[in-house]
Amino acid sequence: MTVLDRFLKGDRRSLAKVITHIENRRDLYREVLARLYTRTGKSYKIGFTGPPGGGKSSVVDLIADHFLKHDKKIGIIAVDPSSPFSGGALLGDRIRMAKLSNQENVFIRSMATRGSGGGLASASKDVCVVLDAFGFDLVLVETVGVGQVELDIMDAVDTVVVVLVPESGDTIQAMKAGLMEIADIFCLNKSDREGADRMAAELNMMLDVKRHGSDWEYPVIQTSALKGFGIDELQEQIHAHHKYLKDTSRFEKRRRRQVRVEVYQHLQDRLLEEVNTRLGGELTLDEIVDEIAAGESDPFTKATEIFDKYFR
Ligand SMILES: Nc1nc2c(ncn2[C@@H]2O[C@H](COP(=O)(O)OP(=O)(O)OP(=O)(O)O)[C@@H](O)[C@H]2O)c(=O)[nH]1
Ligand SMILES: [Mg+2]
Repeated sequence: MTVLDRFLKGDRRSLAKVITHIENRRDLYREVLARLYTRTGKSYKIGFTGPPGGGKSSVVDLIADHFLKHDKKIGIIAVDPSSPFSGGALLGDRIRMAKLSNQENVFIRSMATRGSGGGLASASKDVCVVLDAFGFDLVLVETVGVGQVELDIMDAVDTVVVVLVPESGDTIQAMKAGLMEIADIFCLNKSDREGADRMAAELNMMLDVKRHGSDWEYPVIQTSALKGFGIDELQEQIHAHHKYLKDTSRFEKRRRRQVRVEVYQHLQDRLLEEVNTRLGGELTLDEIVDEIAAGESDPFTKATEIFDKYFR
């Protein structure tokens, strides 16, 4: 029996192996994904993003606990784009993993930056596909919302929860990072702290424009993962958002958009791979740069030449 056969029978060790295989882009990984893809579409995917240290992991834990009580099977992907710098966070995630991983119905996977930024986004999405195919009811994706990679990952989820904290500047940072646009639900965590009400009011005011003309209200939920309040309401709003998507045929639309992005992304990856292979083989970037530096050519002409030679 192959690893994939055991995977299809629900073996968790094979699940881990398949993920590693896909993550590292090993032989035939595209074929494996293609085979698994036919079994996907059943998991509901929820993304949690926001500034570093806002309590995303803590909130995800509590939400996971909540769904576990309702007999759901849960896959969690923790994307850590800044792994060289966040030893502390990783340690925290490990401790949590130890706690949650004991549960039969939970599977947690951490993913760190490797290669180019775009690579991490597509690898995370591929892992979503694997977890979906394995049969998890819910896939929770946590990622620090600081750049394009994280926003790209959120393309692959059905409901986006943006986790903020009641500190001045946090909303501004979130706006700059493009989080306001992608959020479906705002979770104002650490609401046990001073200034939470004021911040919630501020956030609600900012959302006026976004809410206008929309039949989704983009709720702001005050939570405290520390004290444990607001989590029920957050879970209810996630449920309400799911229902809203389903009732308004937006669910279909979102899923279609996900597929669209996925095709595009894989095509882009392949093209980039091809360019890099060429540049490492018969062409070298150094030679091209030499030529340009010597005043014999320019970047625009060179790029066009390469494109015309290999892709036309
Ligand atoms: N006061 C207070 N502290 C909290 C709350 N939630 C989390 N924390 C603390 O905030 C710190 C960061 O929590 P995490 O859950 O690791 O935050 P995170 O957003 O996952 O962090 P990164 O993944 O590193 O970006 C920890 O020390 C938590 O104990 C809360 O509701 N109130
Ligand atoms: Mg975290």
